[in-house]
Amino acid sequence: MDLTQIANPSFLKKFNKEQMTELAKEIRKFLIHNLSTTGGHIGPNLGVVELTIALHKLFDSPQDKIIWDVGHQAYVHKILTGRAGQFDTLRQYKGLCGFPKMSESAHDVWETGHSSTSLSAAMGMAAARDMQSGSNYVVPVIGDGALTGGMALEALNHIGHLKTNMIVVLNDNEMSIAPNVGALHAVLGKLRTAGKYNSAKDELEYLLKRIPAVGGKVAAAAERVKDSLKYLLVSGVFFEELGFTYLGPIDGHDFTDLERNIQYAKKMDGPVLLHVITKKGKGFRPAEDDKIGTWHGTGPYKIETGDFVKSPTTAPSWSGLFLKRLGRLLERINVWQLSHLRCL
Ligand SMILES: Cc1ncc(C[n+]2csc(CCOP(=O)(O)OP(=O)(O)O)c2C)c(N)n1
Repeated sequence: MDLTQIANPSFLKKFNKEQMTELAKEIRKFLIHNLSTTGGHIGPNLGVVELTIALHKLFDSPQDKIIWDVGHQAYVHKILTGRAGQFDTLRQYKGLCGFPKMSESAHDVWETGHSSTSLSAAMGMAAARDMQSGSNYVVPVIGDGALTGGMALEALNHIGHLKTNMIVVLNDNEMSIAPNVGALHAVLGKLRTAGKYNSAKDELEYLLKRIPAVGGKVAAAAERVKDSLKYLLVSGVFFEELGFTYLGPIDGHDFTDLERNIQYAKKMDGPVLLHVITKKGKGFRPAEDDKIGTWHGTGPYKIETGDFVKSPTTAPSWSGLFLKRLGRLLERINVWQLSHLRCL
């Protein structure tokens, strides 16, 4: 398939699992090849290939709002929404933006760069939808790194309180730029290893339904067993306690698992959290093996060896200039000012 011929994601509606698997392979090849000359956020994008295909197959963008947090993982989304032909201009003046950009496409419904804004944006879009009695889906996609940002936690608090209809996709690759840390990371770790709470719950419900009903007491007891089961199976049902229906963990590279859970989420009322497990750098050995975030975003590289190619440009970098200027300003600060600063 010539990816540059894609105009919009509607062709995916008829794609079967084999065709999607083939498409995922081609997108990975395209990304690895193109980014080797332009540089770019290769690790995050290789990790969301299947997830992005599944989202664009099962939702109707741009009526349904897919909101990419941080936005550096939106390359696959850009390919599926008609921008593959512009990838050779990435990271160049007036070239394809490396983040969602509303002026580029109607499918880019939110502009990002800074992390942790997607849930708040989703809350606003869902509130606007509800005020207009709309029925579109709102689907923020947030990474486990971005989820630790204060603004994201504030939005979780708000969404869980209002029980707003939306499907939050948590793209958990265990990495921020470097490996993720913190208490929330530990909670996600427990959920990842706890197994499929929902399928276990469904099985228990099935068994309970087969017990002949002996009146309300048995039914009430069964409900209590079901409720306590989640505590047995998942230590600390963090998201459920916040008011979300938690679905997961879901294999983010398995179309069947993704499709089953997304379809299930679409039928539910209230906020749903899909906990999708992905592998950063999937399909490119140096990026997959990366343990410290070297392949989060890179300059040009050699595909065969994974060695970075030194940029031929002699122009100073923005961050280099910033550091130089900051250094000069600091040199001007005298000792009195420094001790005064320490008191603040
Ligand atoms: C407010 C803010 N803080 C820090 C950053 C720097 N930053 C860019 S990407 C990123 C990590 C995001 O990790 P995650 O959301 O898990 O996405 P992944 O790259 O792993 O897919 C960070 C911290 C930022 N863009 N915005």
